Amino acid sequence: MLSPQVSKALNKQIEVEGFSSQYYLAMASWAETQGLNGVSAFLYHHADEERMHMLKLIKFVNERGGHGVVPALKQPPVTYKSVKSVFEEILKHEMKVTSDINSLVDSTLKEKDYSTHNFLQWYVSEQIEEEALARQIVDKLKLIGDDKGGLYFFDRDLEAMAKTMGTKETEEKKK
Ligand code: OFO
Repeated sequence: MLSPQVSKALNKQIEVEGFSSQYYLAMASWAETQGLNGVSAFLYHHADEERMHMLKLIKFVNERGGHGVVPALKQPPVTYKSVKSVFEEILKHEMKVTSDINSLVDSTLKEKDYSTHNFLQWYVSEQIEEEALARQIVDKLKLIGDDKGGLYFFDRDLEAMAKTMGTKETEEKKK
């Protein structure tokens, strides 16, 4: 059974993951209107992943006798300055999410809730990957600068990446 403190902290994280999904969905939609099909495919996929992060938490809270609360929708920004600024925002956002996960892990230790602590290790590893990927993409975009041809190939790379991400997920579900 979850303590009220851990239950509250997990529900706060459900809200964070839900907002991440909305945020990336708004970025995906903006990128699509700019003709950046690869960037938008990648971001639509990322938005789905964040929804899955939220769902995983809801199910865990319910399994442990709590109540996973579906949060209200908060509107993310509608337009973005550039592709580079989108990925810079993602990196900044993911760094904040990492610190939220760390505080959450901290509260499970304070409450001596070792099973939630164990469950959260998946999120700890996921955050390392998400931050590393965002950082790698920001670095690539810095190299590209204002080169339109470079941006075209970058968009194609992200399209390919989005396809691999889809395949990886299907394989994981089969396991
Ligand atoms: Fe859920 O990892 Fe990003 O926010």
